[in-house]
Amino acid sequence: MNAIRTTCAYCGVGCGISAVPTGERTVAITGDATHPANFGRLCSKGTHLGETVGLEGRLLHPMIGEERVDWDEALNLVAGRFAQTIRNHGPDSVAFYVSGQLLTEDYYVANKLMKGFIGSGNIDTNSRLCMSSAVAAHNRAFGEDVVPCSYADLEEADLILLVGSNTAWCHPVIWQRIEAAREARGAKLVVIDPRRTETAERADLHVALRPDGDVALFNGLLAAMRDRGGFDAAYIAQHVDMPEDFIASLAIDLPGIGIDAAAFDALADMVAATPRMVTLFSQGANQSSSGTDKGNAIINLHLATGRIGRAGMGPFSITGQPNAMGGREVGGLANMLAAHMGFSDAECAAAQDFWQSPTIARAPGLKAVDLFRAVHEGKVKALWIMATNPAVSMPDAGFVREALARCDFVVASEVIAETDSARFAHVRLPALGWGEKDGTVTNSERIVSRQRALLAAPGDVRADWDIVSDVARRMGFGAGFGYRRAADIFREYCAQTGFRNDGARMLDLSQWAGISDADYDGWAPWQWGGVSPFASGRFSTPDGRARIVAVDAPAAPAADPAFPFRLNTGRYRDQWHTMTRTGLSPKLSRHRREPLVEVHAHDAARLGLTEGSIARVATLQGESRYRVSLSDGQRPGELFVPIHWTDTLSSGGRTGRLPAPVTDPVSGQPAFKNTAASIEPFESDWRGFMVSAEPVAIAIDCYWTRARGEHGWLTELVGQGAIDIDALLPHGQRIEAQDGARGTIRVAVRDDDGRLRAALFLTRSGLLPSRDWILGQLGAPEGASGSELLAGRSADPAPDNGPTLCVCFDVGMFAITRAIREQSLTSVETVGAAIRAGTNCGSCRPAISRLIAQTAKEDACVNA
Ligand SMILES: Nc1nc2c(c(=O)[nH]1)N[C@H]1C(S)=C(S)[C@@H](COP(=O)(O)OP(=O)(O)OC[C@H]3O[C@@H](n4cnc5c(=O)[nH]c(N)nc54)[C@H](O)[C@@H]3O)O[C@H]1N2
Ligand SMILES: Nc1nc2c(c(=O)[nH]1)N[C@H]1C(S)=C(S)[C@@H](COP(=O)(O)OP(=O)(O)OC[C@H]3O[C@@H](n4cnc5c(=O)[nH]c(N)nc54)[C@H](O)[C@@H]3O)O[C@H]1N2
Ligand code: SF4
Ligand SMILES: [Mo]
Repeated sequence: MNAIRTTCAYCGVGCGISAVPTGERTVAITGDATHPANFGRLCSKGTHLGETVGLEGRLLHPMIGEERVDWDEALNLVAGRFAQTIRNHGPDSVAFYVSGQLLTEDYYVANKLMKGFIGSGNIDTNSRLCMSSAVAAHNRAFGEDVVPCSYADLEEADLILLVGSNTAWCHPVIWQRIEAAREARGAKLVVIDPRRTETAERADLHVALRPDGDVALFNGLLAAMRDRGGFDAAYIAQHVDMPEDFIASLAIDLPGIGIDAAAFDALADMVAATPRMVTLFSQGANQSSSGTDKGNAIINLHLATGRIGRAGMGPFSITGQPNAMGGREVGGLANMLAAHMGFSDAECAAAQDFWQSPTIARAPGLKAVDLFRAVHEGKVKALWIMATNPAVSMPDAGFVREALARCDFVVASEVIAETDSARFAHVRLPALGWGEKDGTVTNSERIVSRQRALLAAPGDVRADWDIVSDVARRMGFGAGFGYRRAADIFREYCAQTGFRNDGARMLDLSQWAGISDADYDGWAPWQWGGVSPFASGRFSTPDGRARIVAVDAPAAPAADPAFPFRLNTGRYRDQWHTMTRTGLSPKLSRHRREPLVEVHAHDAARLGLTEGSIARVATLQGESRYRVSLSDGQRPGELFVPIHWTDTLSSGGRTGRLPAPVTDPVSGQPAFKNTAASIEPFESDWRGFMVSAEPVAIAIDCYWTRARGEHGWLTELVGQGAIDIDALLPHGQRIEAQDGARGTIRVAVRDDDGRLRAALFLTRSGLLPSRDWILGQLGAPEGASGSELLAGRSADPAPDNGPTLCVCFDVGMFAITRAIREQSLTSVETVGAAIRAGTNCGSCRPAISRLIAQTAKEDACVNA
């Protein structure tokens, strides 16, 4: 079969993929060597996409409650309830909450229906939680939401500042391009992050600032540049609008930044000495109560020094989701109308004339946090959620669940049947997923690429744009929604970007308004705005000048003795958001099997928290439980937890419960990374784990988390008091061993063929076997002996390879350290040559590099 070119399902790097279907539900994935975003590279998540295209857990039919229905019945109900609610309570009583994981065509149709035909601004997207501060900063500075850089700038820079970005884990292919460029031209890398991440470990300088110290830091850098004569007076005079007292107002406030003078001076020296500088920023900047100001502080530094619009220079906001950019472009944020237009009278008229619509939204709608508040208050009575899981991913998610539970009518368009959010839906609509859907996405550098169908649509599923259009027709808006295929929508969207544009907006795709179906199908990646949109020095403001926006550092949060820690939340390398897809991959599940709370050793000692124990983390909003990981990469007084675990996968790691619904005053983006919190030991007297062929429902109150294995599931368990083993274990032939002194119980359950179906290991004070061997015995036809199963290891054990770092070649951490020691390996390359680790997707290369350094350090100590 011929390879089909498409783009990755996951992050905003937007890597091209070359996919070959190998069966009904299987595909072979490689990087597309011709795609300009990745030139053939892929990270661990992209590489293992093939493990997630099966039908496990899929929503395959429209459902009303628990009843399977046909499309007519489901869509008549949706259209009827929305129309009725609008008739009785007005257009603002309904809302859509959509996602950067929709295609541009899906997004365009949803936006058109809400803003042009229903006539409300109430469509917001999970990009509110992700990009909206960067959007607001761009609009303030440039007059339009235009990203000024391209990935090539990272390769042409001499200095790269990463602000609040764990690039090695979250944008791994950008990271690989940065690493290659550092090697090629010796570019210096600075990481600005309160935590020492794997990204920070690889930096020339790690600036471990205090949470939300960024505005103070960039204002301080501006002051330092002023003092060193680093402002570009000619550039400012020609292209920048700068407040009169801006220069004089700048000062260096070290306590506000939270670093010492030596660290600040080291950074200021690098910045002053290196004009070719790119500042790349993501969630450590955006997800903050000062997120928009952070964006503008960064942009201010680039404008004042003229470091923008030239090769290797610029402020570069990178996007999270595969189509965060496409959503911004069509106008999927509640505060934008369409195609980079706002709500002026002229823009409203332009959109309405273009759509030939009966009405038009005249004002911005509710932003995500306000939207769910309005649902909770009963003001929004019908809500349609598409391609996002707000019951997990919104701040104060407990409140969001209450809002969903109270809402008169909730619709969810999903690919997965049982998500934490879909459980609240009255109607579930099955949508095409990655590999089935067909349309366009825009990546972080404005490249529009195609996602193409590789697999036939399973069950009754339909494209998101098709579902929305059908509902629009049933609401009586037939004329506006007669699309037959995605290309029809793309042509219309391209035409809209040019309609009454007259050069006012850089987003202008009107050259593609007449593209043929065949050319759309053959579409090659194309970048709007060009490599450097501001090369001419002209910006999208009325006078063409960029704006320096004076911003003040936020005050430090008031101390709260009940919640003395600052809680930071973020991502793991191999999991994607709420794990509805990556959680299905055994390989991706290996890197981090449980949600950890990272805490500094001094704090842990003070509070009686030990490595591997369970802790309860609480905020004013709620509490969650995590496995403790001591980390000197964590600043004292600060905690880090991952965002991925849901109620489907754990009893307590659901982080969405914790963050306060505090938002940036300009963008409305939640401040996910800085919430007052407390931490304490979770009292327990037993711990253990279970492997099972089927996922097991855990009905007792304990800590549990579940991870995917090759042939089943691994469930970790920690709790107190009695435990009803019979309730946990499936039926079958049981063998058992007990050790009263240590309070250890070991049980294995086999089926009639002798295959292992489940095994349980619990102990009060003893040791537990390693998880991998016994997990590997599930479903094995030539079963291990009973005594081996109860021991949890083979009679002839292979060396323990430790937690998997390289998921591509399945190489564990201990195996890598052994190779480093035994073969005296000193570089990531030689490790790769010796044991292959790190030679495919490259996502584990930072971890290998860290192991080399750590091993050298340990050996030096031993030898000293
Ligand atoms: N593996 C993986 N990759 C992903 C995703 C995923 O779920 N998994 N999701 C994608 C999406 S949608 C997004 S938005 C991106 C996010 O990509 P990133 O923004 O890189 O990811 P995060 O882990 O959310 O946060 C980045 C860093 O911000 C730091 N930080 C916290 N507070 C501050 C602060 O006050 N100042 C500074 N300077 N830094 C701070 C955190 O310590 C953290 O290391 O990743 C995308 N890629
Ligand atoms: N505490 C904390 N919370 C956060 C963040 C943080 O850093 N800290 N980050 C925030 C950010 S940046 C983001 S982007 C959000 C992400 O949060 P969510 O958007 O809630 O996370 P996902 O798990 O990606 O949810 C996507 C859903 O859409 C479904 N889906 C996938 N493809 C399709 C499709 O083609 N069509 C349809 N209809 N459904 C589909 C998936 O099964 C899944 O249920 O989380 C935010 N929440
Ligand atoms: S960096 Fe990884 S997750 Fe992101 S688009 Fe590329 S392959 Fe996909
Ligand atoms: Mo995101």
